[in-house]
Amino acid sequence: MSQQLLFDEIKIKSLELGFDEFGITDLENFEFNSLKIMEFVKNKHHGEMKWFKDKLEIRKNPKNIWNDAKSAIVLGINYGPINNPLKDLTQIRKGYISIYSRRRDYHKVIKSKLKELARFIQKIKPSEVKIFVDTAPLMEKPLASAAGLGWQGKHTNLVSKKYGSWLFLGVILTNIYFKNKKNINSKCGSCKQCITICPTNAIVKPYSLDARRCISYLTIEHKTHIKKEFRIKIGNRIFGCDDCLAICPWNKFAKKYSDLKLNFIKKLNLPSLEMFLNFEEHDYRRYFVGTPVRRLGYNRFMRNILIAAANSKNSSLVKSVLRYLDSNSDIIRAMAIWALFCLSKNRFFKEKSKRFNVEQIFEVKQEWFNGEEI
Ligand code: B12
Ligand code: SF4
Repeated sequence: MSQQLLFDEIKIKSLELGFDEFGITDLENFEFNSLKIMEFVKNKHHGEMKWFKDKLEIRKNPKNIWNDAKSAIVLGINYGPINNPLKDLTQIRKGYISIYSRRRDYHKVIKSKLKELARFIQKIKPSEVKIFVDTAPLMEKPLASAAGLGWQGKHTNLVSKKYGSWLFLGVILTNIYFKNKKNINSKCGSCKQCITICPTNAIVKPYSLDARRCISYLTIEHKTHIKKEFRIKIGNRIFGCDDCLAICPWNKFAKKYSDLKLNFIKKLNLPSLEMFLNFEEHDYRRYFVGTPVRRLGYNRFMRNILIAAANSKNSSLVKSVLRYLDSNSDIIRAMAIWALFCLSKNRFFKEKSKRFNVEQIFEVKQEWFNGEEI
């Protein structure tokens, strides 16, 4: 079979499986922006993501994962929302879950499709393949860009002409050689909207993100206390952030995702904060089963809910917040104090007089100092 025919057959199958974008790149001379990844780590922009630093050397080249790999087949699935999610940020009594997580875990959905595509490839051309979604030390965005799916925008995510910023990526490495490196040049021009809209100034310069400031990192990856400077800026976002993606002008051309593809879960569309405040751990587990939010764990989830509750201006939540002052978890207890401070100063001082002296944990005790600032 000619290389072109093989390429076409794989492409057709990928579309049949529900992938929206497809491209292939060879892996020759690939030292993916090595200097830039090193700069990311040198500047400590990876924050607590130790796994990023630990596998830094492997990340520099896909061949470091698998030496016999000759090409990367890169797939994209569109998850563009029906409505502009920026409007959801005004619903401050509801929790904002980022668009990618309002559905069945994309890792599982994409992995099963990649497996099927990989089996198909091996059937039509005996070969070796390995599949990847998100978690391996593989630079998926630069690979996608080299394969012609789009370009890395100034927010650092891949932007596609057809789908704007709303694309999940998946990769199949293969030992079949395809000569096909397209590398589309950036089409961001002088636009800086993603940089300007970022509530926490996490995009420190075009194409460079300080993850430690990114709300996606803070609400999903960061395991401990969230610094005061970020709490108000987090608003009602309880899992991830989409602002820099949502503002991108290329979304104008984005087609809307098909419900069938990524199993949208309606109850994850702006759920009530009050409901979550009344969740026990087993409620949390049951509610988020099969979704990315489940990987957060109850303590971090409740930390995020309490920050959103603090920002809700809804003083009727005080009663629900109070019970978290007795939580065994430091990060929950600390954010309950913060939420109480934001929602009711009277109640804050009343509780402070009872609890300040008995609190043993420094970071939590610090939260009781809030009152000193007014
Ligand atoms: C770590 C990680 C994060 C971290 C850090 C993000 C980051 N930008 O680095 C955090 C937790 C913050 C995060 C958040 C999100 N993530 Co994430 N994340 C990843 C992961 C696992 C690795 C990314 C990585 O390598 N980062 C390290 C930096 C150094 O790499 P980089 O961003 O590519 O940086 C390059 C550019 O800056 C470039 N560069 C530097 N200077 C210049 C100058 C010019 C001119 C150019 C052209 C390039 C350039 O060089 C660097 C090295 O290649 C990937 C999956 C994977 N295995 O690739 C998913 C991934 C990138 N995430 C994804 C998603 C969807 C998100 C969120 C939208 C989720 C959400 N809604 O909350 C946010 C978006 C935040 C943002 N603005 O980036 C998708 C992105 C899909 C796409 N269309 O690009 C991926 C690919 C997962 C997937 N398989 O779909 N994520
Ligand atoms: S995801 Fe949100 S916080 Fe992170 S860079 Fe984009 S706009 Fe900023």
